[in-house]
This record gives sequence, structure tokens and C-alpha cells, in this order.
Amino acid sequence: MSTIERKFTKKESRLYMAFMYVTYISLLIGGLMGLLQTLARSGKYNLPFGIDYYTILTVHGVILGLVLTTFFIIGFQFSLLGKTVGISDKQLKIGWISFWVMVIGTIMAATTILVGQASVLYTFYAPLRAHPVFYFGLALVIIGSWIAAFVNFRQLYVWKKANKGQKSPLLAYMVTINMIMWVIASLGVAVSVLVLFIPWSLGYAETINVLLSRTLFWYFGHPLVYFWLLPAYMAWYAVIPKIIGGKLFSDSLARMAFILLLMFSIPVGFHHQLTEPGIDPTWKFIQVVLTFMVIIPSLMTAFSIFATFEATGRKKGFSSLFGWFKKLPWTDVRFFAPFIGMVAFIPGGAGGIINASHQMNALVHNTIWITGHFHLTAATTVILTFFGITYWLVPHLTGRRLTPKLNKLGLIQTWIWTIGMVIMSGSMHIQGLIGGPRRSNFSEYAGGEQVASWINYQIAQAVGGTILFVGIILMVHIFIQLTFFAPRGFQEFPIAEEEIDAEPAPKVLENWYLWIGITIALILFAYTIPVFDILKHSPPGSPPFDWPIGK
Ligand code: HAS
Repeated sequence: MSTIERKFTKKESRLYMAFMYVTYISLLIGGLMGLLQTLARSGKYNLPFGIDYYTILTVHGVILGLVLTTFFIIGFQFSLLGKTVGISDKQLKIGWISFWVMVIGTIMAATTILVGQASVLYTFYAPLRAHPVFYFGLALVIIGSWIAAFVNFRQLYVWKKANKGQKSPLLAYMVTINMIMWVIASLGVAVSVLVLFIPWSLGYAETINVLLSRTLFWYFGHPLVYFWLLPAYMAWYAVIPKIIGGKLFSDSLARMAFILLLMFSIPVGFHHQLTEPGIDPTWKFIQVVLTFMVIIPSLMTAFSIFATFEATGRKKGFSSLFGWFKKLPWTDVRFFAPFIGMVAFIPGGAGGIINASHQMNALVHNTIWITGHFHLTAATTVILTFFGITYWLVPHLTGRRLTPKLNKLGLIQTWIWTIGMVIMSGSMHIQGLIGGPRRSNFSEYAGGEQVASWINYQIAQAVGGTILFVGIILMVHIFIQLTFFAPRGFQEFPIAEEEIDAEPAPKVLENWYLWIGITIALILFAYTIPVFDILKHSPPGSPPFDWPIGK
């Protein structure tokens, strides 16, 4: 039996579904917080029960940006490895341990936020200080994800031993790269939480080195966004071709793109700190150059997707320049939702290039333009692709089918999301360009001249946010249907195959020592001197800035 046809056991499906349950519960809670935020910022509504704006802002960011994404990605990646290289009973057990460690960490962090003891936003910038339990909770989420990573590495290792000389299946290779990146990147945030934040929040250290903590955060923070993006790329490269009736465009190109993403996604954190004093401009410039390097694999991905669409269409007999485009499976939500995600990545990626362009960053940094940027990239490109995956993965795991009715609901959901996001993210971009700040609810100061020029955009954001929340309810409904109520049957787990005459992938692409070695060398080059500078020249540490501020 080919590895692709491997069937999941019930025990396996249960583990992968456990991650999906947390994902969709998070979507509901985090989405509700997003709705409340946009309503509060519109200046037309006050939050009920004395709820603090920054508490819901933190719940929204942590639950959607950190919890939903991590659970979906780890569950999805487990299923990809289960399908392509298999999972043993022991690995399954350790997979459960990773799940529970992450759940316990999430509950600890979420509780401290909900009781108002950790309104520190998802970046938990010092000198904002949270309750120690918040940081311990985050540390557990990271440890849980590492356990999952090591299970994944072991899965591929066992397969390689049993299949000597064979190249690893493409999806298994991609998952491995994403998890290597995740482990290397999350070391930064782990050091920052364990060495800086926990002793400080427990009162053992009176002050904290703010610049160092932010630098360690962004060493992790940029690869974090690629940790979200890469599973979407896995689906674009290796799932979508099968759904549209085509083949992989190029296995080697896909592997090369992932290697470049591994090498260049980490040594670029300074592009989030371009306006910060205390970092030598030369090192900022070097990291901006490296940021432009990490754009290349995304351009390769765009090229590869267009080529797949065109090659598939031409094989089906469409010869005119754009004939293939008309015949894409527009009414299949497994294709349509990720496709809208791809389209959103064109302006989303262009926005990223603007952000990274040093001088232009001065215009947009800390404005709500940035919020618009990541709602296009993370909350549209990535999330719509995750929804697209859900439509086939969940029924495959639950032994049900995506019915035509649910498919239609999915198409409606995608349109609702698109309309809501165009309005919300569009108005965020514009308001950012006229100076509207991010992460603040200044509606209580309405009446000032500048605020008056922003207010219409904030109302637009509330309208967009409301439409998006309708989309969330619909998506949760579809998830429940696919999990418990859709008719029993078989739903395909679509994995694209290579062309019969495809060139073999060069062996060097699996030389892990080489690629991890280059990645570490680049990180050391980009960070060693500036971090020494920070340690040597930092001003005295900052005392805590406890929440709620000024109360
Ligand atoms: Fe970003 C800030 C730069 C990509 C997320 N980003 C953020 C923050 C988040 C985020 C969450 O340089 C805010 C952090 C905070 O809270 O402070 N970003 C970039 C660059 C890229 C980029 C250069 N970002 C992402 C992705 C994200 C994400 C992906 C989430 C998933 N970003 C920045 C910078 C900042 C920043 C600065 C800091 C700003 C500041 O001052 O604070 C690149 O990776 C983008 C490359 C992408 C492309 C697009 C390729 C297009 C493709 C689609 C093809 C479509 C097809 C469909 C084929 C070059 C692959 C067919 C279509 C037809 C029409 C037929």
C-alpha cells in the first residue's frame, strides 16, 4: 500500500480531532472579543460589565494569534505525518502528552487574562507586567509544542530508517522544516520568559531589560508568522493541485522554497524594531536586507501556484491565454477558500514589503495600518486556507462527508469573510496612513480634531468586524455539522502526486546538517554583535508597569 493511501486508525483520528476542537472553541471566543473591540472603538458602544478594553484585546490576540494557530497547525501537521509516514502507538501517546501540556498552559494563561491580571497584549512587552501564572502558562504551551515537534522528527526518522535511500514524502519534509524553524525560534521567547519575565514577575528581580526582552520576542515573533504561513503553503503546494485535478508543479522547487523560508525567517526580527533606539542602524539595515531575502520564497510560491493552475488547465485542453482560469473549480469550497487566501496575500505581501522598507516603516509603524496588514495575511490568507483544509480534514477524521449543502454554506462563509475583511482591513490601512494608532481605544477622547477624521474608519471597522463575526458563527456551525451531523461516508484526504516523468529531487535538499547549519550561522551573524551591544550599553532596567494602569 502506498503511504498516501494509509488509513487513520480511530485512535489517531481522535488525537488530530482534539486539536481541531480547541481550534474552533478558540475561534468562537477570540472572534467574539474581536467583535467587542471593534464596537468599543467605534465610539458608539461601551463595553458591558465594566470589562476593560485591554483585557479583551489581549484575549483576542492570545487566543487567535497564539492558541488557535498553534493547535490547528500541530493537529494538521500530525495528520499529514500520520498520512504520509505513519505514527506508532508510543508516538501517539506522546502526542497526547503534548496536547494536554498545551491545554493546561492555555488554561493558565487564559484565566489570568480573563481575571484582568495579564492585560499585556499578545506580545507581552515589558515593562507591562502580568501575573506569573500567565508566563508559566505560556512556557507550558511552548514546551507542549516542542514535545509535538520531537514526535514529528521521530516519525520521519523511523520512516527514513525503514525506507533507506528514498526521499521523504514532500508533506513530511515540509512539516519537519516548519517544526525545526519553530523550535529554533521559540528558544528566544523561552529564554525571555524563563530568564527575564518569570523572575521579574515573581519579584526576584526588581527591573527588567526592556530592549533585550523585546529583541528576544521579535527573534521569535517573525518566524512565528511563518509558522502560521507554512502550513498554508503546504496546502497550496501539495493539496490544491490534487483538488483542481492536477499534479505537483515541482517537488524540488517546493522543497527549496521551504529551505529558504527556514534560513531567512529568523534573522530578521529587527524589522519590527526599526524605530527602537539602542540598536545600531547598521544591524537594522542588515536585517532589512535579510527580510528582502525572505520575500523570494513567497514569490517562488506565487510562480509555482500560477504554473500549477495553468499547466492543469492546459492539460484539460484550454489553449487560450487565460482559458485555464475560467475552468478552475470555483464551486468547490476546498479550492475557493484557500484561493481567496492566495489573492489576499497579494496586497498582504505588498503591505509587508512596505513595512520592511526601512524609511516607509516610519510612516506605518505603530499605526493601525499594521493591524490591517496582519488581518490580511494571518486572518485572511492563513485562516481561509485553514478553513479550506477543515472542509476535507474534519469529515475525513470523523468518517463523514462534505455534502453539497455544507459546501454551499462554505462558499457563503468565504464570501462573508471576504466582504467583512475588505471593509475592516481596508479601513484599517487607510486610517493607519492618516496616523490612527493601533492598540488603543481613544473613543472616550472623541471630539479632538484628529480623532474626528478617524471616526468614520472606526465605524467601518465595526461594520466589517460584525460581518466577520457572522462568518465565524457560520464556520463554527459548519465545523459542528462536519464533526457530528453530516452523513457518514468517505471524504478524500487530497495529496497531489508528481508527474510520472518528474526530475528526481536533488539529495542535497535533505541534508539537514547543511541547512540547519546555515540557519544557525545566519542567526549568529545577525544577532551576536547587536545583542552584546544591548547587554553592554542598556540603560538601567525598568520597574514594572502593572495593570490596570492608573487605577
Ligand atoms: Fe508581516 C508586522 C513585514 C508577511 C504577520 N506582520 C506584522 C505583524 C504580524 C504580521 C502579525 O518589515 C504585526 C506584529 C505586531 O503585532 O507588531 N510581513 C512582512 C514581510 C512579509 C510579511 C516582508 N506578515 C507576513 C505574514 C504574516 C504576517 C505571512 C502572517 C501570516 N510585517 C512585516 C514588517 C512588520 C510586520 C516589517 C513590522 C511592522 C511594524 O513597524 O511594526 C513577507 O513575507 C510578504 C511576502 C509575500 C509576498 C506575496 C506572495 C503572494 C502569493 C500569492 C499568490 C497568489 C496567487 C493567486 C497565485 C511577496 C504567494 C492567484 C491570483 C489571481 C488573481 C489569479
